Amino acid sequence: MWILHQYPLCPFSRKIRFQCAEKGVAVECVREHPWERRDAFLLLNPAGQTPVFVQGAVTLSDSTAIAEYLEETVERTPLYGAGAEARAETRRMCAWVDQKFYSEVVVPLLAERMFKRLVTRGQPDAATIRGAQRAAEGHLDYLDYLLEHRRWLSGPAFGLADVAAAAQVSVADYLGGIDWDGHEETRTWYSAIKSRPTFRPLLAERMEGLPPPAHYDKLDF
Ligand SMILES: N[C@@H](CCC(=O)N[C@@H](CS)C(=O)NCC(=O)O)C(=O)O
Repeated sequence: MWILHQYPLCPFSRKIRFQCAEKGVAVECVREHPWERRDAFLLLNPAGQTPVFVQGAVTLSDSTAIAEYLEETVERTPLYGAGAEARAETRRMCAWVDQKFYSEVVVPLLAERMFKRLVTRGQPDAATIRGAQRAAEGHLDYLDYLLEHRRWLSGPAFGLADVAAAAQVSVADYLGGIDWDGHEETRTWYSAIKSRPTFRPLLAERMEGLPPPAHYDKLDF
């Protein structure tokens, strides 16, 4: 069985867990806090980042590389779309959420609301949190716009862009970074994601000492 080195609020690990669930790939999760910089973990991934995906002699890191490996090796439930153009759009949207949404929204929320609470025991900076919430607002406007024109984020079929975006949005939502008011298209899309049996286990998981808002795992939010 594949072993995934991860922690519950790592959006890139959520992406791989959600993709594996969609493809029917069994995964055992092993907790890793990358900020501890453990030697044994650095040997697995010199970048010191989660997720790391291991089976026997195969060790993979970087969620984009892992996701493409899974797409190439597991035939069931293809998630990149049919044809070069659809696959390019899937990759564009994955890069959007993995890079822009992550750095502008999730990184500051993780730093202020998780890292300061659980690791350094510092006071969160309200201005940084407000900045992340404003950035989330802009990103949700863009997702609303896309979803006015297409059923799923990269086109007519559910795919890896939805998996990657749901992973990032769910962590931002867990950390109180999302105001759903005025984002009906994205809310309807996320509600459909939340109701997938493959996503429910992610919503049920908690980071110890850091509870999510009450609406976090509700289908009606
Ligand atoms: N591009 C990488 C990014 C992974 C990443 O940034 N992981 C975070 C946790 S969510 C991490 O390990 N950060 C610690 C560090 O960068 O030192 C991927 O897609 O897997």
